Amino acid sequence: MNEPVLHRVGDKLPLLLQSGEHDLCPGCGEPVALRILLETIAELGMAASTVGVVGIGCYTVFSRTLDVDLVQALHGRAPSVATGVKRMLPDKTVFTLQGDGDMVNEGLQEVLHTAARGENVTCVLLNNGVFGETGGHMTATSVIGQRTKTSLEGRDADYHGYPIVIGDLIARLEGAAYVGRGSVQSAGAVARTKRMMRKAFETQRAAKGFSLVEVLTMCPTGWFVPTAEGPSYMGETLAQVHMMGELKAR
Ligand SMILES: Cc1ncc(C[n+]2csc(CCOP(=O)(O)OP(=O)(O)O)c2C)c(N)n1
Ligand code: SF4
Ligand SMILES: [Mg+2]
Repeated sequence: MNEPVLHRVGDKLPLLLQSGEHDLCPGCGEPVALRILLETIAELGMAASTVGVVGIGCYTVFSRTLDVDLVQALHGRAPSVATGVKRMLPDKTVFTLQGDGDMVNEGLQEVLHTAARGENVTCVLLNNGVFGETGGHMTATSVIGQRTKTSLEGRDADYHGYPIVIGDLIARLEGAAYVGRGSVQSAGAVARTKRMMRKAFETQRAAKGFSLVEVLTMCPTGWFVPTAEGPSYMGETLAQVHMMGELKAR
């Protein structure tokens, strides 16, 4: 009898990733988000005409292994760098890859002004509600009650203020043409998020204006939860405030 053929997802590299090796934590959602981003770029046949602008966070390690032209931005500045790249090279498809600390703390003004100006670029936000790379500190998107390294008793509205629900904020701006918020907590969520990425890039290719895809990603290390509990913890916390769905499509 033939042995069943077992496939591990790690053996199936997306076309635009040169190595499956990385040092992100087990259960991290960022590699999944990156995979569907790369698959989308490949499926749209635009690998050679795409420029990515990468922020600073755990996902930045992938800069070494992506087979796409990349520019490394300073923390939070990716939307402004992307603006410059797109204005100089309007035929390129330009995206940013940023975390919530990068986009919503360090660089909030960058993304808001880029969206308000209606720059024809696509921002991809990996939102895990913590500064993952530097140890799991609270960010502007951490939700009330969320334990982080700097809010061990849970985020307290009286003391820390309320989270910024960035996708909704950007959707209110006239210059934003497409805003979607998905996650990678389940196979269905991954499929829906991938469709959002395709729509965002199609929005840019139709020159309709700014697009944002926010992806809620698991960070079991920063959340102090067992690896396997990452998806359910996300569903009970971040996903209750940063509600998934298409927030704007023009
Ligand atoms: C100007 C500046 N401030 C702070 C840092 C330190 N720093 C590097 S990564 C990081 C956390 C990034 O968090 P986030 O953007 O949420 O990405 P994640 O690691 O969670 O994916 C910080 C604060 C830096 N590199 N530059
Ligand atoms: S700290 Fe969090 S975001 Fe960073 S690699 Fe680990 S699980 Fe992923
Ligand atoms: Mg983060």
